[in-house]
Amino acid sequence: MAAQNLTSDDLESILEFTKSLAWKAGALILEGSEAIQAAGGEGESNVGEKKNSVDLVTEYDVRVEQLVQSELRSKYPTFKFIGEESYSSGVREPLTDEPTFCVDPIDGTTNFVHGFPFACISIGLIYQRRPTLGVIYNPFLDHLYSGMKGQGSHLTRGFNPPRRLPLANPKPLPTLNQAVIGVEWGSDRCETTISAKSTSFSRLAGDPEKGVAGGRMAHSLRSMGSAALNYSMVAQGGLDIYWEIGCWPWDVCAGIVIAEEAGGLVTGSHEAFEATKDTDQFGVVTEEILTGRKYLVIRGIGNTPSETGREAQKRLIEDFYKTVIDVAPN
Ligand code: LIP
Repeated sequence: MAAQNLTSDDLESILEFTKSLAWKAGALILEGSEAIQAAGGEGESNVGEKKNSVDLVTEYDVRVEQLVQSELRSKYPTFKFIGEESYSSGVREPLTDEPTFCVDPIDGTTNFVHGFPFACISIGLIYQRRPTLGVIYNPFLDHLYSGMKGQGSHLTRGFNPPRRLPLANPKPLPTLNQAVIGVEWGSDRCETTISAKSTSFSRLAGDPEKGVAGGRMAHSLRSMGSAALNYSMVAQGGLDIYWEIGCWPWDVCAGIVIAEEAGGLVTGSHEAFEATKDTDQFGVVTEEILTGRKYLVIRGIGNTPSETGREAQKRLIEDFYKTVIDVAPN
């Protein structure tokens, strides 16, 4: 059977529907946060563990996914659905050419459990195997990010009109030394991963003149605790680069579209970058990159007389990947 065709009008109306659904899901996330914080220590009983004691899930992750899945299924019954919580409980749909929603009901579950107000719902749409549309909503700040392939991306704060991303004209970024970089500890805490990450973070932040071999002394590192919000912040222009190994397509699908539409460039592992950097596939988020669990996104960079923004993105990724250590995602 031939795959469904979506017109730009279809995509426009999916985007509007998805935005209203994100606002609705956001209300449930806030209700859940109130309940968990009000329950104090007893709230711990609502918090479960997945692969280990730092990989958390709450009843609200499941409830938000059920809400979003049932609304998407009744509006778009022929579309496929990949969701973090249904995937964890064993429902694993392979990627096809069909339109497929890719949803993280609560991205930043650790923040959600701890009352750190950086958690969001992330709803992406994969169409013809490429991230095509995305909505990310942080209900604690009432920030809604949205993007659609070829149509730009926007931030809507409260009742204010949407603002096109990035929020300011992209500045040049001469070296990693001037960058604010998003990184995450993730939930894989085995020795190989944690020491590779620690060494990478230390090289990114450390002063080479004060004993840190290979140090880039970036302006700083940030860990927001949500891949989707890291992507949104790159799109906005507040983060220059975000790199993570170990997250999943639902953590990044919506963010990829939002960041790309703001001029950002997304690549996968060291290997994927090397294989594509000098080809017309550079910056194309293929199925392999989307599902590869290794992601790097860099913001749009302004042209200078000596270098285009795209050349600068490539040069900085090259430098970044010489600095950090690749590990297998667990
Ligand atoms: C989390 C990410 C976070 C990452 C974690 C995890 P969750 O998603 O967004 O950035 O470090 O490994 O994947 O579990 O909160 O939906």
